Amino acid sequence: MKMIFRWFGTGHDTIPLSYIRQIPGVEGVVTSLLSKAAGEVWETDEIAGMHKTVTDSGLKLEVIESVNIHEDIKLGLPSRDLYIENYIKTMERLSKIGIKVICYNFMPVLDWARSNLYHDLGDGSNTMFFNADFIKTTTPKALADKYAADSGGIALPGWEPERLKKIEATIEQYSTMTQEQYFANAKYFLDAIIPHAEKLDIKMAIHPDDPPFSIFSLPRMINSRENIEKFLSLNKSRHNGLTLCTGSIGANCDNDTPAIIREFSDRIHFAHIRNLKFTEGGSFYESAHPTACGSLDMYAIVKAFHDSKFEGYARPDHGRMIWDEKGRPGYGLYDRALGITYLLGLWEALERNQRNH
Ligand SMILES: [Mn+2]
Repeated sequence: MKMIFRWFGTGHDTIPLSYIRQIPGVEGVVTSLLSKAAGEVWETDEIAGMHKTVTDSGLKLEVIESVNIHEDIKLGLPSRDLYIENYIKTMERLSKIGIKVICYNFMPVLDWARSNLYHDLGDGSNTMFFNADFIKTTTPKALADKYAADSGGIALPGWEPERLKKIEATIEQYSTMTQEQYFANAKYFLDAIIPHAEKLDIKMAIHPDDPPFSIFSLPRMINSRENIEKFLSLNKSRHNGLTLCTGSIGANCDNDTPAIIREFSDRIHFAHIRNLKFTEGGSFYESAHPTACGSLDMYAIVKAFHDSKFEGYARPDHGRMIWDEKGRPGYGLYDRALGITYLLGLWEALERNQRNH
């Protein structure tokens, strides 16, 4: 398991790379060019600049999260071919700086959704909260406006203002799309890019739907064992793989996350490892990483990776905001650094135990 840390890039993150380098066990960062709209080709000099900034700090850059998929690809519109061509160009350029994994998602319109970005946990810390009842009764526009008001001017990936303007119109375009058509659109994309991924040896790693159930009646694809199996069989290449996000898969309590990790381990190239705490009626908040703080069995999750001899990349995922830190919701320095230390502690114990038997 290669431990990395999500960093949003120069001008988009309050955490200096020099701080990230000081977290024990961290080998590198996973980043992106946040200024790039979905469908745009990433320029060679911008890619080189991003690479230089990270490697000059003594950290590796081998994973990108994300190269976003243009909505026309997900909708299956004729214009998708141009955006697929652009995607391949970006992949080719990223391979030149040694990128091994691209994390992306295929969620319609909305990349992720929460009802509250700064839910007060009563001990001076705050975290992101998903209120199932609130999401059922709000509108996408109201949610977008709430994020804009709450986020203090930080552009949240997936909720960029230029996308939000069209949000309701785009949701409307999905109203007649069946689940089968959605999978067919994904297959079209995969069959076009996976041969290039193989040639460039870039592992494509799709992120699960977050949350793993339908909101605003939108289709879902990476949200259960059955759907993951269906997606991976659309294109059987090992380069068509997964980002296994325990907090996304685990937000549906019917999902057995350790079992999913064991079953699909040879197709998991990137792991997002975090905990969450269920409240009532399908609501949850993002807790600190240890098992005792949330509802997921983190030992069983890490053991499933260890038993599967997982050699891919992993990162802690969303944490709380603690010790008065101000920053991007879910992506503070302190709680994620604590998360890494905890996860690597579990890993070391599993390694020792295995060697002693
Ligand atoms: Mn994740």
